[in-house]
Amino acid sequence: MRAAVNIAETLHEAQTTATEIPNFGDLTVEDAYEVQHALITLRERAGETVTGVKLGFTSEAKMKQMGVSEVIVGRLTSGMAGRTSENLIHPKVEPEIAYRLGRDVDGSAPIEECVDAVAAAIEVIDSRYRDFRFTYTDVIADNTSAAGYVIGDWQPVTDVGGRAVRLTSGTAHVEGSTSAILGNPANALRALEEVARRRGIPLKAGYVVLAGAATVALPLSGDYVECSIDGLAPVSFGGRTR
Ligand code: OOG
Ligand code: MG
Repeated sequence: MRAAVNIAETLHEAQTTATEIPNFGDLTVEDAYEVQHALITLRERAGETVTGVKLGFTSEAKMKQMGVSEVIVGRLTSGMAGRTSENLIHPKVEPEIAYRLGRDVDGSAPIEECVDAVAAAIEVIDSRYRDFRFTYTDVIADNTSAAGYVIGDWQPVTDVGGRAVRLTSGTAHVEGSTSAILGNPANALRALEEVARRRGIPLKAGYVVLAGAATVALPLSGDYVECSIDGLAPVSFGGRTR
């Protein structure tokens, strides 16, 4: 394999220049997380800070859409906060549950007790690979296609299982339920804790956690995007308001 740093540089350049690249195809899971770590270091060197983490492939709909079968974890950065349009290759949007960590997750308390708020969110994903085609390890290396996110109003944390989810992107619309997220988004928190421990990913106070899309992703429409989840404040962006 090419050195992790070398692959990270290729992915970083693809992202900063919004140019798609062929996928790698043959990384191991260990190598892929090493590339992701190196990629985050490049972003930090460019002045960004880590603002959170995200899970991917926590719903069957997403796994089927992308042809993969296990949960993945990526990092959110300051450069992704509120980023919904500029310099993207072939962006898609996803409806997400966002949690906020009120304290470090360091094993001294269960992760559910470290969460202090919940909100509806929209994630913008933008694979750096041609046609959004990649293997399970390619997408880990590419920081799980992370590109942007927008969070609705935070609310005190409560059980958000079994809630109806609606996502609109321009004229496209999809509906689902938070039950699609590993049965309940709280299970995504537990899955996150396990992967983070195994892969050396810190979980710090103040971090945002995106629990994974409840539905398939829709192409990002430049027009108007809205996500609503029962019991949470709706979140939207784009030119038109309704
Ligand atoms: C990977 C990102 C998946 C999710 O919520 O499942 C993800 C991709 O589909 O390109 O963010
Ligand atoms: Mg997502």
